[in-house]
Amino acid sequence: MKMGTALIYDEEMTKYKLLWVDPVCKIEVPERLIVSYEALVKSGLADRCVSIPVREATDAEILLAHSEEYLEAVKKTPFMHLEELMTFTQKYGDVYFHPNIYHCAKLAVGATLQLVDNVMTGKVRNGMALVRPPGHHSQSSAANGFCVFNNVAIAAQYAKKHHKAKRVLIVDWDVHHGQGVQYCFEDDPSVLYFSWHRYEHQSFWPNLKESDFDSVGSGKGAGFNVNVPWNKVGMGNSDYLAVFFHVLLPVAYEFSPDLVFICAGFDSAIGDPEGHMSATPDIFAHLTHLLMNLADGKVCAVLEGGYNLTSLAQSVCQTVQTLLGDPAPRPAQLGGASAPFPEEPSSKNRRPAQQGGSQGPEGDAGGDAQREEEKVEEKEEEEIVWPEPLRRVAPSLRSALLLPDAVECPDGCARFTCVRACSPLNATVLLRSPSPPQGCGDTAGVMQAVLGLLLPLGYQYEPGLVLLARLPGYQVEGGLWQQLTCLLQGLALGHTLVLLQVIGITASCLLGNAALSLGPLVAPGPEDVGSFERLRLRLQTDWPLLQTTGTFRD
Ligand code: X5A
Ligand code: ZN
Repeated sequence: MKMGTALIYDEEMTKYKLLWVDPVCKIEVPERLIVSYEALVKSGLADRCVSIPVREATDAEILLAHSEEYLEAVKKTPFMHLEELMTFTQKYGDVYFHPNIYHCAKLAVGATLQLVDNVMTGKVRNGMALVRPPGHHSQSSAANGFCVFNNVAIAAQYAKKHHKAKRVLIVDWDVHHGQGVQYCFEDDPSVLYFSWHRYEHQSFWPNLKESDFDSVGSGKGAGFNVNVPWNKVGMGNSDYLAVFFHVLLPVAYEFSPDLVFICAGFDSAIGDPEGHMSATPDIFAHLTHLLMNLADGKVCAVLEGGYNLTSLAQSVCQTVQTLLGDPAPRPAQLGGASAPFPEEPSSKNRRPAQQGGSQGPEGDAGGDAQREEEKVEEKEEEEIVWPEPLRRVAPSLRSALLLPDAVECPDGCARFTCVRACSPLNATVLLRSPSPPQGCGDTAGVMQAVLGLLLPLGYQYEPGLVLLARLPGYQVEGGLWQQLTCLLQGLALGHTLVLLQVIGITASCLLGNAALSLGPLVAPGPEDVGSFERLRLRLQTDWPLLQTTGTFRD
């Protein structure tokens, strides 16, 4: 099996823009895609990806998530004049049309489907589609929130239909609620939709009651919709990680998807004029890493929002570099939530000046008062600075093994007599002779402890080295061991030292392959749950990332 990372992009999707004055829509600019792609090229990441051409989605594919009436209506937009486009636009919320947007929307869906095809057939391990228009707000019969067709919702249906995916996980880390995705899979237990979003007790767009935490799905789909509404702005790296450790990942591992989509909106990153959050671009390396051992590594990231061009480009690079398998950077800013940055801000991250301004016929929409307001807002945004993410290096040597003479070296590993001389990313020391395998029982209970205790502790502690020992008498089951080995490589820049008696399944994880899926998990036993919870309660005062219900900041 070939194991690369797909990158799907076409310049054509930069070829539409807002043609009139609309303060709500002016942030959705072609430059979003241009700067994202250029950053990938400049950093050398684009070259390391398998580049796959886009295609137009067919009518039948679009109809997987949209009504015929709506598709027929959108089909007419390429022939509309400015006035007609403006009138058509007014039927929907916070969106604009352009004579070329229908073409781009078909390419955005098609790009996403190309990604699914390549991931599901094993031509690549994972990948990212850089698309415009975004998708997660669009609904069966409505454009909404800059979205025309629901790229990810269509792709999830397509994966079920054409690739026999039984369970699909959609992780929406965009700062807005992807209500279009929620509506599409409301009563469908085969698609688990997770979204966190700025909410502020329904005062933030799209101002929906159904974006709250109590919308969990309906009928057979009850329990398969997970909303995490943020009731204040300024959420930071530790808030995002805590939600992953304590909410998303336990649910995702229990669900055991065959395929993972990321609605990869980066308006949840610092500096974004919509999100007003504080999480830094490097957090996306960790969020990506934490999803990469689900579904045997089949992760499809699809661009949604992201309106600060600097923060957007940096975040896209962090995501793609992690998909490529490079070790994640040291997780930073985990002290407490929403704290101001202690570091000297770098001036490199000043938000670029607003591009061009609005084009086309300038009716006096808004007047002076509004313009003044915009000026104030822009000024506030400009002052937000953050340290540029450190350059991440791909290790020249990933895995070194210290083996007893009689043991054969596994495929893909190089045998070295002296570890010190070659400074590998990680190392394995094989001890004595193999012992017979022994299970330690409850997979679900161990996973709960790994996600809910071990990872939060590890992230907060920030070790310089992870030492893993798989010793006789205390053997965890193989799949679990792989998950543990893979997940812990998010720490200490991936520096891992493993002590083993059998090399078998571990080498693959150290070489950067995904851990095998554990299959759907059942509930852990009440004793495990009890002791887990007692331990968590004892530790949480010293380790903020362990805080969950009751003590979690509201
Ligand atoms: C894809 C996305 C945001 C729409 C905001 C409208 N849409 N106020 O981020
Ligand atoms: Zn968004």
